[in-house]
Amino acid sequence: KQESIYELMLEPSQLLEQPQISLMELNRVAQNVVKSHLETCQYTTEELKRLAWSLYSPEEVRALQSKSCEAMWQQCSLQISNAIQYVVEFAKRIDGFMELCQNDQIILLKAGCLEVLLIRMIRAFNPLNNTVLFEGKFGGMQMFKSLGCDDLIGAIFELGRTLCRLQLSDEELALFTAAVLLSPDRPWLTESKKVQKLQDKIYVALQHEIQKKHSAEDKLSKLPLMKTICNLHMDKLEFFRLLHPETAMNFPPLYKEVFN
Ligand code: CLR
Repeated sequence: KQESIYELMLEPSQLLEQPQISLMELNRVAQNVVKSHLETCQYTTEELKRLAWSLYSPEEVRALQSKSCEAMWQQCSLQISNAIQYVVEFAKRIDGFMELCQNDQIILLKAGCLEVLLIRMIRAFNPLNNTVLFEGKFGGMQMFKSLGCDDLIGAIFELGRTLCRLQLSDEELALFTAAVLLSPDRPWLTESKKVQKLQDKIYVALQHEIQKKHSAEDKLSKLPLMKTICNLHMDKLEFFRLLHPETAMNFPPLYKEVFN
């Protein structure tokens, strides 16, 4: 499957910094990771767009705020452990993860699942009004007041805003979270070389994805200027033909074929 016409315009050497990974393998890695992400991301992009309109009312926020600290922690930890189940499923579907020894699988998930969750949060975060999805509706950080961790919540919301500014696509998000999960520097890993190899491939695929996006944008942004130049060239040619018809008649055939 061809992702973008701009892929055709780039030399393979421009796409790959590490030439030992073939373009075919790169696409296979990216496809597997993106598919795994989409299958395990808990909410589809459409669902989240629809949900962004259902906000907690001030009364509902007040009700959450007047809960006991224990009850609110209970509720939050339940939501988080639900979401972690999806991260575990994501990891299991990444090619190579299940081939690691079980000890390392567990280490990687324990060390990485909250990080992945916080990156995944941007899909369920609305930077326009600073709200996040919590139990089916969107609300601001005041929802979590009864937890008594304003500094932590403040940091999480700030991270949400910062990451949203990057405007990551689902493809980039998938590869980014997979790379975080497959961090070879987690303590106590027994086969960190194997993890490193998996992460390397994912990084190259992510680089490729980012380059694809930017080269497409950069080139497309030049199109209006090119159109202006083409039109101007046609105007000048027409004018020249009026002044010097014989010379214009003897222009090279290909030039005449393209521009007459
Ligand atoms: C992250 C993306 C997942 C779905 C999901 C489920 C639970 C949400 C979490 C997201 C974002 C952060 C969240 C959490 C429930 C509670 C937590 C809103 C949207 C807030 C920040 C409170 C943290 C409390 C700490 C004391 C643990 O696909």
